[in-house]
Amino acid sequence: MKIGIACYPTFGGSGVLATELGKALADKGHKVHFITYQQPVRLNMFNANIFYHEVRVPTYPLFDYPPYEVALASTMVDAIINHDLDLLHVHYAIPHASAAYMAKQIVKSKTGRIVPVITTLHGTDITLVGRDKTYEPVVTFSINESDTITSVSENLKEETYKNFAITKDIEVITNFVDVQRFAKKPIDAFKKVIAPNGEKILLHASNFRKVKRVEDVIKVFAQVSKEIPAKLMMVGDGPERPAAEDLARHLGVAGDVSFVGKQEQMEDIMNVSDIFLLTSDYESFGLSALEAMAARSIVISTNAGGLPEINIDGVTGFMANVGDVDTMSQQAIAVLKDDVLLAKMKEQAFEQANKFSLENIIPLYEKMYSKYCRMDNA
Ligand code: GMT
Repeated sequence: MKIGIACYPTFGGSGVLATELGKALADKGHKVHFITYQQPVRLNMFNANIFYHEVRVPTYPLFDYPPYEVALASTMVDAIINHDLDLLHVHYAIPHASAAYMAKQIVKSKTGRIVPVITTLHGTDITLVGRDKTYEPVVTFSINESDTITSVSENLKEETYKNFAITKDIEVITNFVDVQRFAKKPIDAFKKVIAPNGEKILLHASNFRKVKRVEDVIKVFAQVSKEIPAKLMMVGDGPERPAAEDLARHLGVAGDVSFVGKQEQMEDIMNVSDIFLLTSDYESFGLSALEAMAARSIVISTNAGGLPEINIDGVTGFMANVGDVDTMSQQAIAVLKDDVLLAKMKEQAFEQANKFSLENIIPLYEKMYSKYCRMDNA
């Protein structure tokens, strides 16, 4: 099929998931057209089945706010008509769902064709940003106008029905991971650079937004490092990074914490990690935790949102209430002191990741798309 994908091209979970989905579909022979304002970060290879349409937003002295959504809808129209796309799959409702609605109407008036729109809800488009009164009417309308709505967890589905007047069914298709890619052998030399004396390695990766509570990661690490020789890698960047760096200094652990910024080779980094820490206020799913599990890292997370759907307490890692850094620290210390338990839980985390493998989840998307397969493409 010929599939248009609109997403954020940045390091955010929705963009990463959408890009990995497009790559997997292209590997299976579908023609995938990415429609974004920048090359998606994980689209770092050539594939003859992948096409990229850049949304250009011309500036003009009158515009304090250049109309991105209009430029996006126009680019969608061009891609649909010029490449005869079968459907549009948009990731993160704002502004992709409303732009897709607009594009659909324009294509219909120009060609008479009705192009199906699938909207995948990812998280903060529902739980944070989308609920804001400024956006809510447009978000509700454009979700309801989508031909198919999917959400990445049961929890997000419930949140969507709770917060918006949605009149249609929402299908849950979870995040997935390319297990082969993440389950590599750890690179010893890399491990030695991070933990030269065989210290245990804790890891956090995110876009350092408030919802991630990155200061809690530092607080947990400060308690752990009092008991166990350990290092912490902080991967990513965002508004809360300066506060986290300050806190590491104030707690006297800055020497054992590396803030390495945004990184692309997450599989190499996750492979050397013993514990992945995810202290978020909310996660609809927690894609980064799943990727860490595929790399055989256990996960210590909060029990917020959809996290209990992937992290099984006492099996693949541990969970605690949001903000309960003492419990998370105790959990980490206990497992890091017990190498047999740590090794067993790492294997269990890996097994759990396999349930969400690309091989298991991509066919669910294909099945959903097949409803919209045109006779000439069948
Ligand atoms: O918060 C992020 O990391 C980015 C955000 C996004 O939408 O770009 O991620 C959300 O989508 C991911 C992919 O579906 C989920 O795995 C994340 O849990 C979710 N983040 C939140 O709900 C906070």
